[in-house]
Amino acid sequence: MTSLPSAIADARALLARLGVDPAVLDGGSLAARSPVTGEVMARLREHTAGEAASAIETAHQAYLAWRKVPAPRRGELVRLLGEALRAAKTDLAALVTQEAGKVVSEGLGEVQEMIDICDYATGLSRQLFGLTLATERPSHRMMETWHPLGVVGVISAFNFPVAVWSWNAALALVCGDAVVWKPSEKTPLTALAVQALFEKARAQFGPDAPDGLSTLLIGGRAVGEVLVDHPKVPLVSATGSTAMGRQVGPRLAARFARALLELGGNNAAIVAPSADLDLALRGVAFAAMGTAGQRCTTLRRLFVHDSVYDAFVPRLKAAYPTVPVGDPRASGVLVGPLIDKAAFDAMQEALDQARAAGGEVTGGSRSDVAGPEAFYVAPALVEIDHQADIVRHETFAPILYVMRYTDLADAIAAQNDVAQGLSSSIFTLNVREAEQFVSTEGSDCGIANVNIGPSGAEIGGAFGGEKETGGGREAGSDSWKAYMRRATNTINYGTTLPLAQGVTFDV
Ligand code: UN1
Repeated sequence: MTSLPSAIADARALLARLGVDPAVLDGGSLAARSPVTGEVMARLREHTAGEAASAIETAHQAYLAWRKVPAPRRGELVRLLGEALRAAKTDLAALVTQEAGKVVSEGLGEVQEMIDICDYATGLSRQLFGLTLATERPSHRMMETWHPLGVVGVISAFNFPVAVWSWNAALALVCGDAVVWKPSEKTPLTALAVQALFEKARAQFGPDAPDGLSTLLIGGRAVGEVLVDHPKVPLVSATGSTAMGRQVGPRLAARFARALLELGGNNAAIVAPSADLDLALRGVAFAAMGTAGQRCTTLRRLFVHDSVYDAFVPRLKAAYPTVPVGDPRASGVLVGPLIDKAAFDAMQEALDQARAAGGEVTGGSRSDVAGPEAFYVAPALVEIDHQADIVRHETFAPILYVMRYTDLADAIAAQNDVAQGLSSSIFTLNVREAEQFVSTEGSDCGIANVNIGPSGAEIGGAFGGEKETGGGREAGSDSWKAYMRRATNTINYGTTLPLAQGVTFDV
């Protein structure tokens, strides 16, 4: 029993408004739960492995047709998808809140991120350019061209249940690829809604966007494996845990397919002596507690200089219990629920380990917001004097480990001394420290920020990280190149055949 208003009727009304057929919501084996109330909102039928394989074959046929559509015209489909998302923004955001537990502004932010990438990809559809290169041979021209790749598999996680699909799909579609999406089993309803919006945009676009151009596979590991192993899927973009990536990466490598991996993070920030402490406080609070600590980019480790530790850390600790935890649908709430019981158990286990390693824990206890099936928790701050094993481990929950440092080089070394390499930041007003942090000898992460926290990246930059984070880059900059294949073309418009490197071969 939940003590909050039920999520079921609202979620079903939202799904209907977003264009999802109510007939698909009952009778299946996959329970779609709301972390807000713990209720089961729907039971979906899961695709079989055979159905997944045939969806991939259909997607491959769609790709063969779609690759011939000029890229700026392909961009028009993505523009229409962006328009559909704009029109549905509040409904889809509310569904994200119901299914992933994000607070209202973060649900809206997630859909805004989808709109942003659609706008970006629409512009990009006229900029998929290659270079003309200097050739050593007379009367020759050398150039490179970029071609569509094929079917792109997208495996996404619960914490960004729709935005991560859009980062991949918007780019893949303008690049001339087809998309097959396996969302997290924890968030299938938002995926159904996005699929319905895509089909709406496709119908508006007209018949040159073929059937099966972007499809959805509902299910767990079995359908994910079909996507990973299918010879007609040249690229799989997978977001989730490092454990998942360890399985997916080698399987793709074994068939020479491309992997774009966005795996675990263990993001750090440094608060230096010159830091603007008010700004640092806000940056740290959002990055560590926002999304209930369930972003890949969540701030998990904080290194505070000895000289400002006593001015900063007590203020931060005092801010922790003031952050409103509760029903994410309610205005003013900043921290919603954890996704499920397993997340709550993992958090408690991590806090026990931190205590055993000498950590002093503030917060972290469960609060009864909606009864036994929903897992709300006070964010935790742990003061600890070293990077114990648990500090090196990513626990997908709001736990911030706080440590002291005296020398910046040591703090940077400690920051880099973990297996993950996603995001990082420094709070400093000292230009030398800032530049050192973003230099070759600074942070080893895919994202390194100054005077903002490590989370909340915008789509214009390439998103992703190094080491166990997996090395993939999505969204902006030149990430589109991952979704295309490059051909180098050498064209001889002369009457002789000069060979490269001066080789002679006269017959
Ligand atoms: C993730 O947590 O999976 O930088 C992605 C951010 C978001 C993306 C996070 N724009 O926090």
